Amino acid sequence: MNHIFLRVAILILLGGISPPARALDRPNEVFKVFQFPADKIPRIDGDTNDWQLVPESYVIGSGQLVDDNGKHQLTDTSTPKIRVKTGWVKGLNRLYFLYEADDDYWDFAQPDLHNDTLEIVVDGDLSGGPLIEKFSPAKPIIGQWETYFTLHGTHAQNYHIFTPHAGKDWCMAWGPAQWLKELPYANAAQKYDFKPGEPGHYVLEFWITPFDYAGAEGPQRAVESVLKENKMIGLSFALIDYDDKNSGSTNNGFWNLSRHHTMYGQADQLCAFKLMPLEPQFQKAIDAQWSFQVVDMGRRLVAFKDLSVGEIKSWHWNFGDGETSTEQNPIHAYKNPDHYVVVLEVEGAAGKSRRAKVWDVAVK
Ligand SMILES: [Ca+2]
Ligand SMILES: [Ca+2]
Ligand SMILES: [Ca+2]
Repeated sequence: MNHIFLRVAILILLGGISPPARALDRPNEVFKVFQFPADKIPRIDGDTNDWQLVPESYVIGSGQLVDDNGKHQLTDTSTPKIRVKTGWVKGLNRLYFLYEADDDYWDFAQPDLHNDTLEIVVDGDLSGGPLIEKFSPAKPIIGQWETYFTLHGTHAQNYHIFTPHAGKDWCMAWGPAQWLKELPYANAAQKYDFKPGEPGHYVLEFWITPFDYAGAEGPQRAVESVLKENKMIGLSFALIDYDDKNSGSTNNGFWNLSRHHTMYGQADQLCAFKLMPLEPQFQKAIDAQWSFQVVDMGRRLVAFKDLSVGEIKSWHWNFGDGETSTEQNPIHAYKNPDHYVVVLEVEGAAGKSRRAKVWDVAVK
């Protein structure tokens, strides 16, 4: 077979399983973000017990990081050893992380950037593009600091997380939007038992909120990235290892999930992470659920949408006005202004389920 033909065939095949056509790094790999059930949301306290339900297939370890572009040579492949789990909760625009690391020399006595660091970059809507002033095409026109205040971190965010943080903030949110690293947008807790210069095991539990727009002026104009099941986001992290308090700004190693060192400021170089559905063991076999939208208030026209979980064979809607339907997604016109009790009953091989909403549906 002709080689070009074969290559095209392989590309088409890969195209069917790879993420949307974004210029992301590691284009044929999709990392998974675990969906926590709503009654098992991790508590940010440094205790790892609430992460034990996350399957091993979600773990990213040291072996998956690369020495990006050879800028920093691996001097010792044995340290630091890391394990990262990522999670999310349907209905919350938060990314949860559990970071566990073993290092032979924890460097965290200095008040500045010289600190063992976990650097995280997130692009919640895959907008791509430069996220720090250095890479902005506007910089030569409007200057470094105008670019910093208008662009830096606005559509993708970079966090330098100090591991551990002692006598300093838990992270540097790189850019002018410092409100990003505080509640209600972020939270962090750590556990460790070592002094600067000693070896040991470190645990950090935290969450951040990704933003499609996060401006210098504060959260009032900010737009959170909406996290939805099966959505793909851009994410990467790097490990900056310091092993000598006297080395100034020179670090000992820089390992990255992206193969591009400049992922710290180029959202196109992040990796694809998928917000996964609940694992089967946390799903109900059958569960009635639905939403609605008033399509036309003048005609009291309401569109109902089935969101039930499981294999459903039949639907029965009671609209609360004496009318019913067996369609999956009915549209119903109410005759009179009122708020109604609407009930959906579904049935499948796993049994029956009912979901009523009391007075949610109202027309005037
Ligand atoms: Ca915990
Ligand atoms: Ca973005
Ligand atoms: Ca270190």
